[in-house]
Amino acid sequence: RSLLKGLGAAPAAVTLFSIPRYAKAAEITLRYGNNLPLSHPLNIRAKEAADRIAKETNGRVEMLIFPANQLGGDTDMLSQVRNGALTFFTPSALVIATLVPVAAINAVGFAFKDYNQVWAAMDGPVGAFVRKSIADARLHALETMWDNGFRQMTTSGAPIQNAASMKGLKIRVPVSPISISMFSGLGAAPASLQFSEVYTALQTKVVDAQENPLPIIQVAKLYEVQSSCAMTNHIWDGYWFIANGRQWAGMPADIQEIVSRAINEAGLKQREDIKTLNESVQTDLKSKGLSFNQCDTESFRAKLREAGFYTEWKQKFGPEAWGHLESVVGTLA
Ligand code: X2X
Repeated sequence: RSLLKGLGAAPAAVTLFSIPRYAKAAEITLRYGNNLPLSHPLNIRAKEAADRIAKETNGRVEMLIFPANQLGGDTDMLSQVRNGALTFFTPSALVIATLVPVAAINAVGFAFKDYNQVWAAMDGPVGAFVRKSIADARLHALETMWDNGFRQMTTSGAPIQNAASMKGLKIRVPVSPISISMFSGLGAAPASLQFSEVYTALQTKVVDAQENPLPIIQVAKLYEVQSSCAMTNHIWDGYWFIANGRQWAGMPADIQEIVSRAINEAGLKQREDIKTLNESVQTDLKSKGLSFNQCDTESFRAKLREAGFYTEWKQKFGPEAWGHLESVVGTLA
């Protein structure tokens, strides 16, 4: 059902205007779906990668992009990339963890101090370990993870000041077991919703709060339905660029190389975009009416330790994955 919707008018518009014409029709069509508005750097850089792939293959390969949940929400797209209806999908680490549990390792609360640690881990031993596990699920993960960002908490109710503010808070989290665990540990009442449902859920007060990186709050206009934002940096989140295993393996080696180079290099640029955006996004969101407050994050960590969050997830991820993470960020539990 949702797949048919995606093949309708809106996606066609994207293709018509975005793909230059080549002498021959494409021999290979790659279908890529994601959950973000077109204005997010992920879509801007993915479009550049698509143009580059067409150019470098002389039009033999085309990559069609289905942005903004046109083919359904995250859970739908994850099954589409598994069954081959999609060639590519970019699930957040939080979301692919419903299939590959260890992929949530970067989402251990307050694990990363800064981006140096993030990329040291994800371009290093943690990322390599996760990619291997993704391959075990018969999906191919490209090397370069794309940036979502450090997640912050917003609410339409009283500003979130410290762990005590979380008590009973109805907060939307992605479809992600570690997010439910973390927010339950903090004393909140988390609800898992796909991103496609977030704006409406906030607008209709099905939930009062949500958590996302600032660029997402900006492009998805969540500031229209939220009043304050606490700078918690509680999780770093990124997108894995994954391919259907069979389709990937079936591509000629020279095409694989062109496609992975185009996508990986676009991913590095996308990281830079988010970095630049992070310098101005707060000012922009303030001008749109979202207020900001600092937050006693130490009280969050203490509450999580007390709730046994770190001990539980250390055990769930296992000593090897946990050891890779701690080799970069230091002792967590
Ligand atoms: O669903 C979200 O909150 C988002 C957009 O950050 C993810 O893709 C996990």
